[in-house]
Amino acid sequence: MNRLQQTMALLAATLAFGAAGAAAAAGSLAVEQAWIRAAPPGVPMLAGYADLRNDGDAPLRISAVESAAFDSVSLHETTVVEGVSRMRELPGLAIDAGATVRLAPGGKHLMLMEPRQPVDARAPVKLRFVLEDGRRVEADFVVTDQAPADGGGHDQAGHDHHAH
Ligand SMILES: [Cu+2]
Repeated sequence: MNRLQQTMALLAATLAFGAAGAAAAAGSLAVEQAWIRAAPPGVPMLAGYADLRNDGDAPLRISAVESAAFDSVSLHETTVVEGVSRMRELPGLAIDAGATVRLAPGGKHLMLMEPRQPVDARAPVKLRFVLEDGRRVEADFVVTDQAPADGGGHDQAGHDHHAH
């Protein structure tokens, strides 16, 4: 091999490595501390919370959330405008590589409409996060009246913007 061939071989190897690296880069969603706030039977609207962590090496985007247990599930965000708490629907949720987005009372949350079955502490509820690339990540949400203890201290007892 002459010097030019050596250079070309090295360049080819570098390009191949780069392409392989790019192809392997992907977001990876981990769902933790997942819970649904317990509510009296017959309540048409519940709220779900979780820590959504991207364990991958590329950004990911959640484009929808599904569950057989509800007529509809959407991503919401609570904001306080001039002292008044309001909710708006989010079109999706982007999470950077290595980042965690916390769904928590008073902020982003899952809006769970019209339960198709009793939602109570007897059984966790399965929710499925649909990623923009078509992958789906399923998670069990426990039904409880406060955030699972994780030392994060993010539960704000008594803050219930869904009460009407
Ligand atoms: Cu909401």
